[in-house]
Amino acid sequence: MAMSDRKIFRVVLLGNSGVGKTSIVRMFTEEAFTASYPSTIGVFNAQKRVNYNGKTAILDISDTGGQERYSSLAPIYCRNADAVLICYDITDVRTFEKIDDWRLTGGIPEKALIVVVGCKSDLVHQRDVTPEMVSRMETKLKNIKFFETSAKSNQNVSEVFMYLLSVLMPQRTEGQRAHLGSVRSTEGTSNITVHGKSNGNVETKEETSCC
Ligand SMILES: Nc1nc2c(ncn2[C@@H]2O[C@H](COP(=O)(O)OP(=O)(O)OP(=O)(O)O)[C@@H](O)[C@H]2O)c(=O)[nH]1
Ligand SMILES: [Mg+2]
Repeated sequence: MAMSDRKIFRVVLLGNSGVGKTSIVRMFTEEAFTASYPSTIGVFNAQKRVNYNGKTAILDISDTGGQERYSSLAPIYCRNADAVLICYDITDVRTFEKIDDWRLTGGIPEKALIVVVGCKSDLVHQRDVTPEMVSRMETKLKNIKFFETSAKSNQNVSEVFMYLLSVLMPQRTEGQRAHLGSVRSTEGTSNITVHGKSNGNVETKEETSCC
């Protein structure tokens, strides 16, 4: 497959412990949900290959542990992120109130796409975050898209990642066009191996080395 047909996007999930980050990643990458996961230690990496508008995209996902003791690591995980999902639990308003902390202290690169994800939308009777609160936050965080998802009932999970691609793919294609226009076509190639940790895929990506 030609290099220009396959793109890797780095996606990082941030949010308080227990909000449902690992559950989203597992549902998206393995179509599985478990009622209880061990709290993520440090970070868990997963990859998923997606066909988007006839092009192959590889989502390289970092599911970070939300416990307080790992919060200082967020900027390290976010350093090369193309997109960051800030997650909260719709049944716990305290996790919703932390959205801005994650946004401001998570070391999210300026160029990264930020999306806010309200998890556990199946727990309608335990809803603690009202639509009015969400609406106010949307107004405050202009230009950031909000989703509500349920990993348990697999609602809106893949839509979040498809939204990321709908924004990132055209940006990358444009950037690549501009880049290729300024780089000589005779430059060499190097191989980068990407291991599919969650689904067992192994991908080899050919990349032009320019510097
Ligand atoms: N009902 C319901 N429960 C969920 C959903 N997503 C996650 N949970 C439950 O919430 C708990 C925490 O989920 P995790 O995915 O481990 O949360 P996390 O954000 O990864 O937590 P840390 O790794 O500690 O940061 C688990 O018991 C899940 O089963 C959901 O969509 N609906
Ligand atoms: Mg986790």
